[in-house]
Amino acid sequence: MAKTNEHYDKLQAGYLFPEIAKRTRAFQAAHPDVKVMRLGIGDTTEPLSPSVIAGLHRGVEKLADVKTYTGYGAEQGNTELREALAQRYRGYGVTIEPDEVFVSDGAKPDSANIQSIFSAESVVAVQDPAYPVYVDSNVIAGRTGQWKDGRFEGLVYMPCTAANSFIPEPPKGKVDLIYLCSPNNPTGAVANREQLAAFVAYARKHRAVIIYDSAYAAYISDPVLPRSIFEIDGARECALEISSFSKEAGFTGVRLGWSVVPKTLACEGAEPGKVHRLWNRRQATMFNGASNVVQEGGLAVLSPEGQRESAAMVAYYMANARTIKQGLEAIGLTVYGGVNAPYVWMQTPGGMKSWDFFDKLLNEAHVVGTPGSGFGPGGEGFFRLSAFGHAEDIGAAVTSIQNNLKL
Ligand code: PGU
Repeated sequence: MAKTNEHYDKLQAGYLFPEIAKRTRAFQAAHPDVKVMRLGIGDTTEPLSPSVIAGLHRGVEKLADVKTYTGYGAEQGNTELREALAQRYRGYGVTIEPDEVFVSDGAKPDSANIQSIFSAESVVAVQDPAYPVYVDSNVIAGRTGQWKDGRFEGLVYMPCTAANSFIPEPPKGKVDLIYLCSPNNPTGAVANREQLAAFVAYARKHRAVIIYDSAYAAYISDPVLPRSIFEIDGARECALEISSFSKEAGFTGVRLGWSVVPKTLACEGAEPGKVHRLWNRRQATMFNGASNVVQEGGLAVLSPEGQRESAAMVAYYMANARTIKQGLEAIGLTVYGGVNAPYVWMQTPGGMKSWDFFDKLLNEAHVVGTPGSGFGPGGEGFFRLSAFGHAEDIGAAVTSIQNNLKL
């Protein structure tokens, strides 16, 4: 008799973004003449840059010729691409060996799958609010109890509030796995060196592992802010990093990411090298590599010309972030983020519940955003607006909020 995985039953409703899409479709069906403006999901909208398009073409051309055709690729990804990524880390003053890099089809799958190499008994800590994948993947794996009073039993929530500028302190008690995301989704906060050093010190003391998501690192313009956890002394012993070409280069549909698992990383009962080995084992068994065409595109992103073009794309979205931030501040709303990150995190007016504000914003201003409570209990009373979109659409959405939202 087959039974389903009972841990799925603990999950809340649908995954956040399909749920928003569903509600938006229902609104659109009821109001067919209304133009709905979408600042909900963080999805890129601008075309790939010329050198990336050329790289992808190169990848296709190689497949057309018997002399350059390739099938299954190298286990951890295209060697040249892993070398180019290691080179990027050298630019941060960090030494990463190419064989510590694992090319993937994006940060979402890696951030969901990485938990599988750690003990089912692990106590997990997440920022609250957090990207829902960290929580849901651990719920599915059975590392939490039931959903009760707006939170999962057994999960350690690290509060991110205006009072701590949305960067938490390390947990007071002992935890095993710590998920950190900086620049942060959804709050737009960026951890500084001291804040990350406190987590590294905690992890080394407790033999915990930090799972660091740097998918938005390209959005940091302040030169003193760290772009990688490995910029912090001692992080190679206690952290791994997950990242992506999605937001840096518009690869949300193309699909390409990477993880860095240092061979020096150790944890309780695992000598240095073991975590690296297990991730290799997991990927070799359950993943057959990112597309060879797409990896050519990734190489093009990392070329000097590709980097210049990506920087222009990032600047385009960050101009949108400024439009949103300044536009909301101008009507007296309290907003955070949006400076070194493509998300603006606003406090809902009058202490409204996040989903109530979702309905209000959609009905009055025809703008879709993301309810903060979808990212955890600490997000209640907040709302996320994404800077990914065409500048004219973002401008129109902000104008509509200014003119139509009844405050
Ligand atoms: N990590 C973080 C922190 C993210 O916010 C996102 C995308 C990803 C990883 C996914 O990266 P990929 O490399 O494209 O897999 N977050 C978007 C999209 C929603 C989703 O479900 O991924 C968002 O709006 O939060």
